[in-house]
Amino acid sequence: VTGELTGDGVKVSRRTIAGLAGYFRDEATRAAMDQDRLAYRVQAYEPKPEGEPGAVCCATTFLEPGLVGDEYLLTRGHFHAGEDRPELEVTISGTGLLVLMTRDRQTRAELMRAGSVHHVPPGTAHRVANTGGEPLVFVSYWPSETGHDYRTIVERGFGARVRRVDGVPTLVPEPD
Ligand code: S6P
Ligand code: ZN
Repeated sequence: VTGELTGDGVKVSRRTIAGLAGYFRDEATRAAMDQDRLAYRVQAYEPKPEGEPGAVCCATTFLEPGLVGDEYLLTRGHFHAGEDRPELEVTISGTGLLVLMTRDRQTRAELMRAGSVHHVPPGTAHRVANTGGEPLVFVSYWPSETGHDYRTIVERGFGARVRRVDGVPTLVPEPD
């Protein structure tokens, strides 16, 4: 009901504003913020080590609300290293946008709200932005043989950013 995962094998990680260096359009504003401020935490249950087949992994992400300049707090985002590995996102609470980008940088977004279910097709980078005033909580499911490619996003980013334009969350195209 809350998304909280507990029990043996659940691993918890935290990502602060410091851990999002380079991810926002306005890096100077990010650098001036409290570096210890929590951006999101993840509770993950991975029955098999990453890259090994034979299980479905799941993780709950608790993404805080807030802005860095005019850009909503976000997860780093990644491609799956296995190009044919999909993912499912199930929203527990809060509101946001799931940003999806193909390898040729076509970028679109789906509205996340309590109960919404989203399929991330194979070969699609995914990132979530919290556009609401409360934590955005969602559960992700992916096959255990999936590896994670963060480097492509670090180097080239997404084709669009979720920004506050005239008070409204808007997917704004971003130059490569
Ligand atoms: C894993 C899945 C999620 C993310 C989490 C944090 O395949 O997509 O569990 O790991 O939402 O995002 P990121 O991009 O920092 O790993
Ligand atoms: Zn993923």
